[in-house]
Order: sequence, then structure tokens, then C-alpha cells
Amino acid sequence: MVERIFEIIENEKKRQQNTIELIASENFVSLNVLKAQGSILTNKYAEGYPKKRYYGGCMFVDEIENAAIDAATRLFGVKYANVQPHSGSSANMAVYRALLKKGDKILSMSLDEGGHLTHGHDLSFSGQDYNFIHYSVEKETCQINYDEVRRLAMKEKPRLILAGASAYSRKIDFEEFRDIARSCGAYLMVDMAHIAGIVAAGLHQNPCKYADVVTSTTHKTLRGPRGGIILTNNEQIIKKINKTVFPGIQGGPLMHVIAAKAVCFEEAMTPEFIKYQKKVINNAKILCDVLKLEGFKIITNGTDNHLVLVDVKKSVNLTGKEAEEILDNIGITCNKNMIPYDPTTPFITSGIRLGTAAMTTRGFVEKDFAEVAKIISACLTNYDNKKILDDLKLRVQKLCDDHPIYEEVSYE
Ligand code: DSN
Repeated sequence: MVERIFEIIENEKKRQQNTIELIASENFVSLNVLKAQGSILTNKYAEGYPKKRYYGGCMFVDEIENAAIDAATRLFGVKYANVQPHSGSSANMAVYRALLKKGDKILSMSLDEGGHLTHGHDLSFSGQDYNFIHYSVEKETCQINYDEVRRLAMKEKPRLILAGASAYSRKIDFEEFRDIARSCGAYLMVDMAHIAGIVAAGLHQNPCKYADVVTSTTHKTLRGPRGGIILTNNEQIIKKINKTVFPGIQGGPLMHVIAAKAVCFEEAMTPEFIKYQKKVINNAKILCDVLKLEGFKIITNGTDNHLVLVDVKKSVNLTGKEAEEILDNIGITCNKNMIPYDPTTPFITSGIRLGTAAMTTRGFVEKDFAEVAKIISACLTNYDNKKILDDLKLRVQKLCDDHPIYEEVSYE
């Protein structure tokens, strides 16, 4: 029944309103992004690229795609953009396929040290089709050791070096990566999915200046619709990328999503967006500092971005899986996450990953994140005390009630 579907969507809306969202890869889009993505553009087939389509009636979707490309290139200060990838994974696949042959060597960070499935995990097409070798973070600091990356790169001579991560809370030196890639004759690819919004706001070194090609999702700190993009300054590379995205790995582009991407890129060029990203970073520092005061061990001992990786095993003797479930029960959503040199598996983990982008969008300020850190600490140290947990649930609900979201939106 159609009504049942809308009932479920309404339930999800209430869940979003009534929980504290700390998943570092999630955010809340603006009403304009939502409107574009829910628009009648979903009806249109447009295989190909502007002015080179395989269907008629593409005059307006051509304008939409050109507007998205134009906005993406202005936002990131880059010459070329492909805005069609349905996701970050397909953006990454397109780059590998455009620049490499099956079996070619790629140097990247592994999933358990902060990388991503598509950065060479055995269960992903990436690890199956290409010969990945991984650089590690340092055991002591849990930070990238650029000398070690250089040593590995010179020894292994990869075709491509991949920088970028899903669970790394420190700045990444893309210029250094560029120098290493040049020294060993490799392409440099950067996957900036997590930090794209911070880069857009000028608060992190822009990888587009240094990398041959940059991929990203559009829905994390960038606060757009779910989807991917590919950016480059190299005309030969964009030609190969375009052919690989369509017809290589995708069919018709999702024009409603591309319109929503265009809205998000425009929003990311406003002064408000820069202020927002400054708050995201500042709130992450507060979350991190208060957790440290509460006795928690933080991987890298701090953060430079939107993300805080907590070693819950060392801090409170819980696995990441247990901590995620315990927090879920009081209305705090986060995800279990491997930490560097984690002896467990991705389904158990020793850590949880927390991010501040979503709740900063909801208007949480420093004192709210300090309160969140205290709630997390009390919850994970008293997870078998029902009375304390009930009290914590009320504190979570109060924070949510004080920062409403999507009041204008109804699916009933
Ligand atoms: N799975 C995403 C994340 O949570 O970081 C990355 O694509």
C-alpha cells in the first residue's frame, strides 16, 4: 500500500528529529536540495552529456547539468567536472577504469586504518580488480607518516597513489602526496568525500590543486544529495573519465540528483556555508576535548576536521558494536568503526566514529556538543543502570526538541 510507504517515511522523519545524529558521513540537506531532488526531473532520460544525448527533449536537463558542472568547477577552483556518478563508489570505479588496467598497482590507506571499501578491500570490486598495497598510519600517533608512504611508493612503484579517508581526523598533506606521486611516476588521486565541505569552505588544503583527479561524494560535510562527482584540471583525463562514467559504467544520469547537486554547490559558495564549516570543526574539537576530560582515548589524540574516532575498548572496555547499540538505545546514532591496528573485525570493532556535521546543521553549538560528550560518557559507563539511562534519554530528547528540523515537511 502506498500509504504504508509514506507512513514509514514519516516514521523515519520523526527518527531524524528525535535522535542525535553523529554518523560522520551523514548530514541534513536544505529544503532547496530536497525540493530539487524530489522534482519532476526524475522523469527524464538523458544518457550522454549536454548537447550529446541519446534522447530528445533534453534542452532543460542540459541546462541543469551545465549549471551543476559550472558550479562544481567554481566551488573547487578546477577546470573540469563530471557530476553524473551515482555515488562515491562509482566515482572511484570510474577513475580506476579510466586511468588503469586491471591488475595495476595502487597504493592507498586500508579500511581498518581509516580508508574506504573502494580503496582496495578484498570484498570490493577495487580489491578484486586491482593490485592494492596499503600504507599504514604510525602506531604511536595514528597519523600518516609521509616518509613511510614515500618509501613504499619508491619500492612498489604503483601506477596510482590514492589519498583520502573515511575515518581520519587529521589534515592530509596533498602537496606532499603530489610530490611522492611525481617521484615514483604515479597518478595522484584524492578521494575527499568526508572533507569536501571543509575544502569547499577553504578550511582544508584543496586537493584539486595537487591531484591529477579528485573524487567526492556530495552528501557528507558538503550537505548535498547522495551522489558522487569527479574533478580534474587535465583535459585528457576528463575525456577518459567522461567515457568511463557513460557509457562505461553507468546508464542514464539521475537528473533530479544532478539538480540537487547544483543547488548544494551554490549553497556551498555562500558566506553562511563557510561559517557553518568553521562551527563544524570547532564543535568537533569541543566534542573531542570533553570526551578526553571524561577519560576517553581519542585516536590521534584530537581532530582537525568534523570527525572524532574514539577507542571505546581502551576507554570503557566495550566493543564498537556494543557501544553503538548502547548509544542507539538512548537516541544517539553513530557507527562502530575499526581503529588503527584493530585486532577485531569490521563487524565488531574497537572504536566508534563520531561526526559533527549533521548536528551543527541542526544548530547545535559548543555547549550542546559538550552536553553530548557528557551524555555519551555517562551512557557508556552506566549502560546497565536503567535509571541513569532513562535520565540520559530525557537529556537527548531535550537537545532534539530545542533544535527542530524539517518542521515544514510532512509525508502524512
Ligand atoms: N560509507 C561512508 C562512510 O560512512 O564513511 C563512506 O562512503
